Amino acid sequence: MSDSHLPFLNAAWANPGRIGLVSGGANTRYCDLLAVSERVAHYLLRGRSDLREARIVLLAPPGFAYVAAHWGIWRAGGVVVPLALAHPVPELTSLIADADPELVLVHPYTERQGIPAAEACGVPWADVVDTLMGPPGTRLSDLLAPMPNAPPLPAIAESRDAHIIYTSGTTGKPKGVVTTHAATRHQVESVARAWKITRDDRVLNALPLHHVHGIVNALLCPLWQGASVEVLPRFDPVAIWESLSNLRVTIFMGVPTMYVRLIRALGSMPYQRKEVAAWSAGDLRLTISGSDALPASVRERWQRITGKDIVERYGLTETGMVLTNPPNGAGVAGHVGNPFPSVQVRLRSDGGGEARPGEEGCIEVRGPGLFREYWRRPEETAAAFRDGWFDTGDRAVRGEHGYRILGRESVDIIKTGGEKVSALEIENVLRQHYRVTDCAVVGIPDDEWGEQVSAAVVLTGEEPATAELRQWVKRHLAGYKAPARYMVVDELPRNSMGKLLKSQVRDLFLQTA
Ligand code: MLC
Ligand code: AMP
Repeated sequence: MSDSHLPFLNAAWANPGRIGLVSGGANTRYCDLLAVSERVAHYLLRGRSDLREARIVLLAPPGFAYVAAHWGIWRAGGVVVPLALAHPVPELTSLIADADPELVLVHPYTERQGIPAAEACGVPWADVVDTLMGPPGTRLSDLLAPMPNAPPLPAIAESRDAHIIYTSGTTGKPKGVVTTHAATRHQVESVARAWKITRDDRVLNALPLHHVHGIVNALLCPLWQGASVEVLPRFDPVAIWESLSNLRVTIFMGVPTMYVRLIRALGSMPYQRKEVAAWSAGDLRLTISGSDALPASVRERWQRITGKDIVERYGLTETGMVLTNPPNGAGVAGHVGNPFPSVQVRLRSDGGGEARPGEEGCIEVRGPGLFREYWRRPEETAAAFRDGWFDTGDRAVRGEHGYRILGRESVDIIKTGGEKVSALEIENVLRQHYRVTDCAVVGIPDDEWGEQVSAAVVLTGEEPATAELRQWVKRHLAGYKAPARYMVVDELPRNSMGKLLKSQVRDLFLQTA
């Protein structure tokens, strides 16, 4: 039986024998993904006819179990809430409490933090591998066998919610970005059209699967087109070079830090392997960078090594993809090109009207791929829109080569390794340390990370080793949020009203660099 009402499955039903997923060295056909995700859907339904947008947290590493669970949740009528593997228990607990799910799906790899966090919230949990694999001794053929007495899966209207993806904002705690099935389809179709993704493509995906970059662009979009996706459990430059060298991959997508790391890893390879790897990267049909500004030097080095251009694009969790350079490599360094199909973009000038070409402004976005709301935050949702246009908080200028991103309006948003982090969230945790009386967190430009999270702190008593502060933050928040650089100061720069002057804090770090 086909769930024809779920368009993301159309390619799977049409191409049952094709390989959809490659993970852990195993090839999975679309028919196998359909069979196992149907099993997951019935497991989640437990006799009910529809999950009716119940939220299911998915805490699993990229791989077969993740994809089967994701599809299963959707096919049962649930909303997928993917959370990061990097979150420690306190952060996971607060996200699970916010999402208010009916179940947390953990994986043997995430049980250590997932189970205590689910239990702290009083939410039931299940191990996604047990769910998929059944009791010990279950054979794969049992899993793939048709389920003769299973009731039909529910019909899912496109207006229903599909995902809640958490992203950091200017207001401390991360916000859940709610996207409907219709918006997700528009995001996928837009990417597929702009980059001409077809069933003949094979995408190499080494991105985390709790962001739109990894989920929508590099997983759902190719699967929607009937292409193959090779997922790696984590980012490992050597594994990526190996996959590229097997020559079947046609598209690679990454954040700028990944390209920096790939170039570095190539440098330490034996000469012959290096040649094969660089040559195979040059053979890719498409090499995409996004989620943060791609430094011109990285693009140039990649070009020199592989002979291939990196296509830079720009997007957000709330909007999906917004701007892209042409896929044929005709883009100009430092620019992110023009709007994706069905996406409308305008620049609001500081004076309030629309910015003229060459004039700076704030990027606003409109279109059918936009999110529906911030989960249970009606005021923040309303504040994010101006006359139906979503205010990105990013500044840009438009010229003959398309848009050029100039930076963010808020100094409290930092991008590090493609991860968006809130300075306020980190400051709140630092302030809870018994020796910290005042602090300011800023992003300092960094060749590898884009920005490095850095903290100026005022301390009482003896100076603690900064390692102690770093450990403190890592106990509460994901490792990438823990400041890598610290500066102990007598007092922080403030204006006469007591407002923290973050640009001066940044200067303090830059002067000591
Ligand atoms: C890890 N560390 C970081 C960090 N990530 N430090 C600063 N910034 C980061 N982002 C720390 C770790 O805690 C660790 O410290 C040390 O660096 C080495 O960690 P690692 O394990 O080597 O790092 P790794 O896991 O390899 O992570 C690097 C990375 C990762 C680039 C692979 O950051 C990543 O996957 N980024 C992609 C994020 C992404 O998908 N963004 C898309 C958002 S959606 P210690 O002390 O523990 O040793 C979006 C919209 C759009 O932006 O347009 O796409
Ligand atoms: P996120 O909330 O994680 O989805 O991050 C979205 C933000 O990433 C945007 O608001 C931008 O600040 C940033 N971003 C994404 N792509 C680019 C890019 N190509 N250049 C500069 N910044 C980018």
